[in-house]
Amino acid sequence: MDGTSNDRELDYLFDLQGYLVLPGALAAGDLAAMNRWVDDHWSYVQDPPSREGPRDQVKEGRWIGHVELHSYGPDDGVNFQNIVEGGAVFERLIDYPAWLPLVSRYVNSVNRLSLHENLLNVRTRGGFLFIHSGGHVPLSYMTFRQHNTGAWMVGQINVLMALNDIGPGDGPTVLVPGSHKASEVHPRLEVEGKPITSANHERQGAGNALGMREVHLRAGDVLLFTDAMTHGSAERTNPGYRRTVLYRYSPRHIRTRFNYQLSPGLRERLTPERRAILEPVAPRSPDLAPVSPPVR
Ligand SMILES: O=C(O)CCC(=O)C(=O)O
Ligand SMILES: [Fe+2]
Repeated sequence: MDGTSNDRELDYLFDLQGYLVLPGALAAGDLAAMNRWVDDHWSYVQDPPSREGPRDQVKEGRWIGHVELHSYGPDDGVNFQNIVEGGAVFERLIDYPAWLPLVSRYVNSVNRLSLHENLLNVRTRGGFLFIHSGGHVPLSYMTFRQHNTGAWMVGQINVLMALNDIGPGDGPTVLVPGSHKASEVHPRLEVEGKPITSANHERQGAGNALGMREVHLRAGDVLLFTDAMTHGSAERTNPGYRRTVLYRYSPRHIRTRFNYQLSPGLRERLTPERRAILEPVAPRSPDLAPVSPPVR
């Protein structure tokens, strides 16, 4: 996409391909601030979380304030989960003007928004993410359109931000364009004739899978894609480290993957608009002080 793309063009391409690249979406100062955060926490990259135990569980309990160290499995590098607690720049990303209007339109304003997951990932040579997702997966958040009316109803939009250049050999994200609408199951997502959601048993990257396209990004670019696409990442073969930030937006009813609670400091600082995304349904309990509903 270039700077002249209009909404009609973006909508057409997003519908067709399932993803958009937003070049230079991050302001230079914000990009620098996030890279500084990574540099300041480099010791955690070199002392990664335990690689044992079941996938998709936060098992470490190692915290940097309210940011938690995590990985999905043995191959995907270090995730700094709940990075929204990492400082002002990560708070700005919640309703960043470069993508918030797109995300709101595709999730559909009738659903409002929530941040399902937010993390910063650092991955080195040998790291990758297995192939997963696709039009066949019956997960509740893998919706894309309302069938009767054609209205947008995207259950999850991943906003993946490149903090450094991600080119060939750097372990780029890979996608099968259009696969959010696929009726056929991707051959690598079928085991003994049965469809699966992710090939995490394979211990290999998604880069060499049928139909995959590498998405190369410059530092500051953003890749926006529906989680319903068949995707993953190629293995990083170059030395050095890939740095990305990932914010996943969903309808407010889907809300959160790991249910991190707002720290008192963040709760205090959040604008009403940001709080409406991080805590779209205010907790209600006779044991809690009454909370006024967030402004919409
Ligand atoms: O790490 C990557 O490149 C892919 C991330 C991914 O699978 C996702 O954002 O859902
Ligand atoms: Fe994914």
